[in-house]
Amino acid sequence: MEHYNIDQKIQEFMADIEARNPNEPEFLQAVKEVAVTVIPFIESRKEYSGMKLLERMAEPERTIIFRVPWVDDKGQIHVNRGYRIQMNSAIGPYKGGIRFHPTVNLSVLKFLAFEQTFKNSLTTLPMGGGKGGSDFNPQGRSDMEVMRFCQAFMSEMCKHIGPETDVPAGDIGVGAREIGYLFGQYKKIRNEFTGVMTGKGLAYGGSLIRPEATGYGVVYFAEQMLKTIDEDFNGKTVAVSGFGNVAWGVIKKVHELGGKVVTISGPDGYIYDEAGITGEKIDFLLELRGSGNNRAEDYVKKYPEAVFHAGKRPWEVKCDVAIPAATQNELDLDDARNLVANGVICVTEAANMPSTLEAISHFVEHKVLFSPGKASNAGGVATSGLEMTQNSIRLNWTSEEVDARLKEIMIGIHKTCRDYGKEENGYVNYVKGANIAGFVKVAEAMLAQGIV
Ligand code: 8G0
Repeated sequence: MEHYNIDQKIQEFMADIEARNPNEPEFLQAVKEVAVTVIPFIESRKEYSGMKLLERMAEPERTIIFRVPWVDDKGQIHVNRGYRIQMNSAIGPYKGGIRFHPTVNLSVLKFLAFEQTFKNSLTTLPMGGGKGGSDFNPQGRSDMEVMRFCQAFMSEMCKHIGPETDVPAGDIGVGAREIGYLFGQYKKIRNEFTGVMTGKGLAYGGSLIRPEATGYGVVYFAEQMLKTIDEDFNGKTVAVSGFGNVAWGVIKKVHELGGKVVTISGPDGYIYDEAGITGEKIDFLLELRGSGNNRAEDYVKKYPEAVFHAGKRPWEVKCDVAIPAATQNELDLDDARNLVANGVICVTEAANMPSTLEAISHFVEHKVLFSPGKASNAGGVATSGLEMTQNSIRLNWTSEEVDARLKEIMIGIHKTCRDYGKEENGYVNYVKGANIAGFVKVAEAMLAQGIV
């Protein structure tokens, strides 16, 4: 009876969300993952039940959509679409990255902004949830084209952000170069030097360790997961996808802890390097990324002992730990089956929502340690939060200080997820733990602030 009621509540909730947000599959997927784990919790608490908390969290406080016109090097005019989703400001200013990628649309950014709210809550730092971006494709564009695009984008976005309002950062397609151009344009228009963006260069208010932070944080989190079954990274074989900033940080730290990363991947396929991606090969990833080709295959040209598998994903290799670090929905049920059949013990998400709902269920059914990106990759935004703190107090911390805080935050998030996610048989459901823990802090703040 009890179960019937809860299942019905979840179905009714989702039916309403689906009706309000048609044609937004990624957003619906992210909300469903949360609804399934959080609604039973809400219904067990008198103070939460009936307050429409999750309904409110699933509706952005503000959605800004704008035209971004710009001129290329040949004098041709282009029109892109820009977005900023201001999802939830209950616990702090909106905070979340800017993504420049042809796949960007309202659904993708709303899913990211929704996840961001829970993630930022988990970090314990005072940051609300937001996300933005454009369908602009930086690939193949010159420096000056990228600069003009960033200036056009910021000319509108600067009306809606500020260090106490909304603090964007980078994401896919937005790195140090783009952050510099965006920050420069904000400063020019608003005539103020403030910590309005994170991921800045060291010369103008950036934080040490920020480039490494997401990947390092993921590995600190995975280390804690392994510890729950008396394991560690020493001697473990690790499969990683992607070869961007996050994958790079992951690979550096896994290597430091004695593990061996054997794969990276790009949109073109994956490479398998049996000897392990170590030493100068790790630095080569930065070159690969900087080349603008976005091809994993180029790794094999430099290191012919590695094997390139065209059009495939790395989840078919035998590994102990899998760390998806590319993008959303890059690991489906078939991939999960392959990983489990090959004896994977731990899957730690580094990207945002890389696993489909079916893949997650498969891991959970097989009692594989599994953590959702909103918990395990929270070190990125947490370190951005530390950058905000340093900007506010006008001081720069050393690498050691930032890294120590990052590690402490990741250990804290792991403990929180464990406390909320531990099931009767002892298995830790990190999805449930992350969703409930992330929800509670935002819910408490929203309840205290009234219906606003
Ligand atoms: O630095 C950030 O706030 C940031 C940048 C890119 C992605 C994310 C994330 O949490 O997914 C955060």
